[in-house]
Amino acid sequence: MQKMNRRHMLSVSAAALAAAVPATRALAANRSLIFRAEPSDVRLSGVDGPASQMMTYNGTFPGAEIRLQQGDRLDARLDNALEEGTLIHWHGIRVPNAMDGVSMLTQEVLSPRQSFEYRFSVPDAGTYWYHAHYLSYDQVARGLFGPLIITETHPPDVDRDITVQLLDLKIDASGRFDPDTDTLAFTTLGRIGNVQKAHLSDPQPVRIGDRIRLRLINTATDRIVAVQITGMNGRLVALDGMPLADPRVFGVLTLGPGQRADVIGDVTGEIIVNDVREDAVILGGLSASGERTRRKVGVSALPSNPAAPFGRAAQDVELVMQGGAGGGAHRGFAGWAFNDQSGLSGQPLVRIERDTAMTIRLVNATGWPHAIHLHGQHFYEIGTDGSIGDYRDTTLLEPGQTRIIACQFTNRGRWLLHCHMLSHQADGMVTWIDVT
Ligand SMILES: [Cu+2]
Repeated sequence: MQKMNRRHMLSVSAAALAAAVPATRALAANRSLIFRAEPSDVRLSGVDGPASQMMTYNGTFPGAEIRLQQGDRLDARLDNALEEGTLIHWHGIRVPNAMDGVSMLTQEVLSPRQSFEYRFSVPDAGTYWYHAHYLSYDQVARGLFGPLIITETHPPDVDRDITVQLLDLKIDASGRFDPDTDTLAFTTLGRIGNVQKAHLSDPQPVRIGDRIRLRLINTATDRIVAVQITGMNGRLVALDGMPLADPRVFGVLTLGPGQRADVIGDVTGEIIVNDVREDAVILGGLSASGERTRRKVGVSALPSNPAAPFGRAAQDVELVMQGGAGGGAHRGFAGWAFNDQSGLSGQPLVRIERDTAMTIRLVNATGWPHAIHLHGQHFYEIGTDGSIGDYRDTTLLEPGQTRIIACQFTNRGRWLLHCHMLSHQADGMVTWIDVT
């Protein structure tokens, strides 16, 4: 289990602050990128308050958007200027296992003042993100994350392409970021903030009639958001980076932590992004000014990504989520367990040969929701009638829910399978699959 007591306050020297280099908004392809993980004083936009002590990549919160084209190589050096270990995970990207950034499983944690080179190509177009994967419930909350956008070789015809990061910030009475995670959070809903925001990569006003693409990323450590967007007739075109064969009318879409969605549509008025999961909360938006002739053609499907042929499942595995507040007993040592096991064990959940398929029956036997994320490959959600559903890397299960997922394992290595509600992961909800 990872440490979860309140950490000491970070001491940030004036010199360290002066050295913080502002990063460009979008970093281009095929250039060597540097991610300097460092303590930074950041004034949080939209929050009335003094600067907060955060952790950033190159001084910006959230981290700079990385934009590559499908098939490009990412070449990035992580410099650890923190006073603790860190690693980067490239969420949703089919990377070689050694590039996956998972401590104890794929690489040693990077100590302070060490550097590590991440190098891989990006086979799938879509909306992805990168984030710290060490003490992630804390490091992601403090700002170590950013969008990773892989553009199509032939991108769809849109006037604007805007990344919308859904933020959930915990702010204290003085208006500063509150780093404390209260102990009860780990076994309930997780670390839930009190300021929710939609952080837009391009806040310029839109014109009525513009066709826009919104790339939604739920970057919250634990909060589930039900996104509703007014001011456009949106079509859902991708989930977790992967194009849908048939675009769907975008009504309300629930996104668990780590999940993404791409929406394309024509602007009909001011764009407002809301969270309607509980009381409706306005997260942000874009004002509308001016007008253009609307396109006569509707929104079509995005070009598909190369998908592995799906064979007959060679194995069926069950993964039972246990524990949490009010939950039944289990044999794990922490607040949560998978199949009576808490935390990362030396033994995988299952071993499977490469290029074979497996179904996993996910059983949420707890009173809390969970967003289960598989590293290294996407999986299909299987409907209750056995139909093959969406192709995702993270699947959300409400309390008491069961869902079968099916995966063709094409990527050799040790792949983490965990709850992406990062407070749950920190308190035991993690296992791994060995693809040989
Ligand atoms: Cu969970």
